[in-house]
Amino acid sequence: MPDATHSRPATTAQYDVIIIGAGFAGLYQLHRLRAMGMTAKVIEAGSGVGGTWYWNRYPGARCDVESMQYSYAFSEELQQEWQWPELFSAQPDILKYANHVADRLDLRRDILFDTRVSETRFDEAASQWTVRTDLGDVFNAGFMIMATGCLSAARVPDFKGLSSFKGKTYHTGAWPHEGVDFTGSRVGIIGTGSSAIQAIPVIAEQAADLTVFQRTPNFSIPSRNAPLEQSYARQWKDKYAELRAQARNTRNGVLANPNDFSALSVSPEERKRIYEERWASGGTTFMASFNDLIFNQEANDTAAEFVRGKIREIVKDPKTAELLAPKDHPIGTKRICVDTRYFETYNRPNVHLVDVRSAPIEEITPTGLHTREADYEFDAIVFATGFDAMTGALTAIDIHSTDGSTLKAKWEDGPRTYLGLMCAHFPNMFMVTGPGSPSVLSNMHVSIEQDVNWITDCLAYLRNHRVARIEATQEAEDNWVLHGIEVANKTLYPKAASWYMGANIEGKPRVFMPYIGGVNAYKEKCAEIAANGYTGYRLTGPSRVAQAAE
Ligand code: FAD
Ligand code: N01
Repeated sequence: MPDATHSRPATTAQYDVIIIGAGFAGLYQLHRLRAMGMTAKVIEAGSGVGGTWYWNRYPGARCDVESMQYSYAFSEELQQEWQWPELFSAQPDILKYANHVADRLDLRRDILFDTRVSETRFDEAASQWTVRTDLGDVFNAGFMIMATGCLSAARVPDFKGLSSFKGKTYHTGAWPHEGVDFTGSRVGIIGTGSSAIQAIPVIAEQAADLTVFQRTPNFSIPSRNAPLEQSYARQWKDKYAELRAQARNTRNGVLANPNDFSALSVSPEERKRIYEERWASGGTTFMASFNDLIFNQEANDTAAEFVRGKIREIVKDPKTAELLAPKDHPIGTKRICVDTRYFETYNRPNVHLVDVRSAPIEEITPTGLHTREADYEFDAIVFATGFDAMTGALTAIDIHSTDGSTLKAKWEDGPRTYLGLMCAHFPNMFMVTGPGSPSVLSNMHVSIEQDVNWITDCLAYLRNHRVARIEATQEAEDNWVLHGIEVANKTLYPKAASWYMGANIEGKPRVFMPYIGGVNAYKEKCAEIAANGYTGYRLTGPSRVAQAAE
């Protein structure tokens, strides 16, 4: 495994704050806390920084928000000095950037790598968290910040016979650091989500033979990725502060030139012209073609049919094209994918598509796998089967509440939070991009900075007002959960069996987990709550930090 566990003596220490996770969220959080003079330690399971971009090293991995936008906005120096090589950067370049930030801000000395947090308990009397790790460390801290990531709990389904396979197995979200050479191999890949859609064209070029096992076809738009033109980067850098501020005022934190009119308000010819234009320019901004694609089924159908038409044009074998054309969910309600020659790959003679909706995988065998209809033999199997998204990394930790329960038990019927930032009965525990916040429906850099800034301001407020303990009230949490459901039900999202709904995992409750009210509306709400003295939060007790400073 990439996160080789080094043995070392267990440690015990006291901090103002423990941060769990050294992805983009944890790194920025550490930087902010240091600047306000708090002592903080980051605990990270991996051997390096970068989170998603440390773990997901599969061939073809890259971002689908343009790099000029998928990057930190908090430091003018940083955003001016960094040069992105491509419009949509590849994983190695994003990881290089995360490492650059860690070095530039001298963050590593406060990060404990190769260490996984396993259990946390709140000590009421001392008003602090005790955090235990898999290596036996015990840390105490007044506050605990979960920067554990929405897509960090990689998941292989519980296939029968999984361990019997004699070849090599890989998960896209835990890819070997040394890379994998598939030359001459017979490869099977399970899944056709964003990761698979990026990996398949690259693996197909290397492998002797690639078989794709598809349960649900996905809508995918060509990325039109290209080397980043210096003139384009200049346009951003000249007005970075202004453009970042504009992005924060959009629904999903991305400047996408949205058309603010309905797909049904224009003629079919005009509609097609607009879709063609967006298809030609590429990327997720296809969904900004009209303002009602996620709200109105009839409008959505026009976009979905346009993309299905493109798939039928690209894929030469009509049967394969039909299997690849999604029909069971509105476009955009499962994470829209972005690709480089994905559908074209199915025209290669060494690539085969198998529908496992009609004939599911029944068993992994010593030589390959067995579906209800046939046996397949492989040298390697790639699991592009996704994540226990949004809740998995949090519920994997034994987080004890003040009412004798755990976070896992509290979330048995779906996650419940107030603003995605805190939960009732878990005082002084903050979540960055937690369930109930816009998170995965947005440019994550925008949401990470929003949450980290809010949490940091909150900690400064508590210190200034000599408050030791903050906790979401049950009433505020209940109201926020209801509001989240209400907003989601105004959209088409709940119609899809997506990981947003927990539907990719058998037995996981079907609840729409992110907040779909928009990054802009969410930002206003969070600001209003803070400005009113943290409405919906109970603030109690004299601050230990303030006392210590006296
Ligand atoms: P992460 O990067 O997931 O970091 C969390 C860290 O916490 C991990 O390193 C993990 O090891 C650590 N951790 C978790 N639990 C524990 C524990 N118990 N103890 C110790 N450490 C722990 N978002 C976009 O906005 N645009 C994109 O284009 C985009 N592309 C993506 C591509 C891929 C392949 C994936 C998987 C996700 C993508 N995302 C994208 C989402 C991406 O996850 C976020 O953009 C962002 O990187 C998340 O940063 P984070 O710090 O919140 O979490
Ligand atoms: O995971 P997924 P992912 N039998 O859950 C299938 C971000 N990301 O790693 O749809 C057969 O989307 C499953 O089928 P179904 C982005 O937010 C971004 O690809 O559940 N198949 C699905 O096809 C993304 O959404 C980029 O029916 C099984 C696939 O496995 C998120 O990360 C790139 C199965 C899993 O797809 C997750 O993406 C990569 C089973 N038992 C990731 N179980 C960018 O481009 C699961 N599947 C920015």
